[in-house]
Amino acid sequence: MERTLVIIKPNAVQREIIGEIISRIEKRGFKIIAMKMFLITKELAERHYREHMGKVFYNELIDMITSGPSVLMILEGENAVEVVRNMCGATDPRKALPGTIRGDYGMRITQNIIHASDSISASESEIEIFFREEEIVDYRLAAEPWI
Ligand code: FUP
Repeated sequence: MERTLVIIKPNAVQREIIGEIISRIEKRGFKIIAMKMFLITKELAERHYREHMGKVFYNELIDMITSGPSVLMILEGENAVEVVRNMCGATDPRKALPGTIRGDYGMRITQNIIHASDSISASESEIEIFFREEEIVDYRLAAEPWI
């Protein structure tokens, strides 16, 4: 089972669509093994987006992700990284296909609704940035077979 980190970004929280996004994730078949809402600090944002440091959009990116609370989740499922990235759609919502989260809810690249890890190694380091081990919960979904 793979794990991936999802951030429902501040603009999606402000637009009151977190329920719809979480619902899509649940319906697709992922297990939410950690979830919290909080205001990402500048320090955490800079760690998370360190690969973009120095790019023209960097400052706007940091301002956006720290502009209000985000909802962060760790999802578990088969091929979670690839499948969740496909659910998100292209980085620029103008190019994201209808049916994807960005294609259905986003209009601007700086406010593209959702972040999802782009590789297994990225998911591991991003989970470490935002979650402590004890925040990850071990439970069984009704659909999961009993041992
Ligand atoms: P993604 O992996 O799809 O989130 O995209 P990137 O890692 O390439 O970009 C991270 C964030 O930077 C995006 F969510 C939006 C922002 N961005 C811009 O604002 N302008 C750009 O030209 C590229 C990315």
